[in-house]
Amino acid sequence: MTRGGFVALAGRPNVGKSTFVNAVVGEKVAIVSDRPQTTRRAIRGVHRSGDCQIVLVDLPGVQRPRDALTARMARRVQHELEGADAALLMLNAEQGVGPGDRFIAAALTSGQVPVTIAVNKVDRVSRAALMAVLQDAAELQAGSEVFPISARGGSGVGELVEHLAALMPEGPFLFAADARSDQSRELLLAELIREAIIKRTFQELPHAVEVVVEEIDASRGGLASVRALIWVESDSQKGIVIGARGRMIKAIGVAARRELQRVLGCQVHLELAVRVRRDWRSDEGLLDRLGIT
Ligand SMILES: Nc1nc2c(ncn2[C@@H]2O[C@H](COP(=O)(O)OP(=O)(O)OP(=O)(O)O)[C@@H](O)[C@H]2O)c(=O)[nH]1
Ligand SMILES: [Mg+2]
Repeated sequence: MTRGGFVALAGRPNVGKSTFVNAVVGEKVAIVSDRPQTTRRAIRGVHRSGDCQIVLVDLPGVQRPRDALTARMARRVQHELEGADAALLMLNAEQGVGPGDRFIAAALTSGQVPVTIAVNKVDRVSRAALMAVLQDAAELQAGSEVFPISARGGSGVGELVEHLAALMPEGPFLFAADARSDQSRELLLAELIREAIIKRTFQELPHAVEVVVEEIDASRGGLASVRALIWVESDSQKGIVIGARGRMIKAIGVAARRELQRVLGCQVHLELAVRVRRDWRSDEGLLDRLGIT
């Protein structure tokens, strides 16, 4: 008898949810950055061990909504948590347990889904500090287990995955046996380009950028052509993304192309254009079309 189910990841922004999903899937399905609110959509990453398939649902970090975009992200988190077979609450060992974590923990305990806690980034703290955080984490949820892990380094990840696997219900696999993610190729490539931009920009700009892949043409052997639009919200942001003498957009292109070539397994010709779309973050119709639902 096979088993399979969904594990939804809840936690504040930047605690390492996407890093964990990539580590467990064994492939980069979600982009990662040190800026909060990197993840905007639910991304399902598939892990299989023997007769058990775990579908990890990577989610946006939980934060107070500021506009239509962040309101949709918050709604998505709630929706995915309700439909999951288990919830994984991720904490940041370096920051300890704060009011934001308590808020999320309280919301999770009021639901029907079993909760497991992961304390991530243990590589960043002393043993004594870790003991204190583990104690605080245990006090969040009576009855749930707490796993210290390093999503980046890998320590503790195997034990946590084994624990999650044991929570999965009996039933058929939910994804094809060799599937890694439910994300379209266009979206994955757009996200990798956005990651290259986030890593090179500051303050509000990472939040104001969206990337849309308009075309992937892989018809010529050994070379794929990818055409993408970078949206920003103002002319000054456009100026920053392009940079003096186009230096910034060139650096973004070089970094993104490397990632795209890795995913597509061939040489990539990448064409990037920057467009101003004022207030795209408040445009409900546009957010629908972007798949941010
Ligand atoms: N030192 C250390 N850094 C980590 C670890 N896991 C994640 N990080 C870093 O933490 C930062 C945030 O990681 P993400 O995986 O993007 O965090 P997230 O929770 O998905 O963030 P949002 O999508 O914004 O909610 C990145 O710079 C990661 O490299 C870890 O185990 N140790
Ligand atoms: Mg993320």
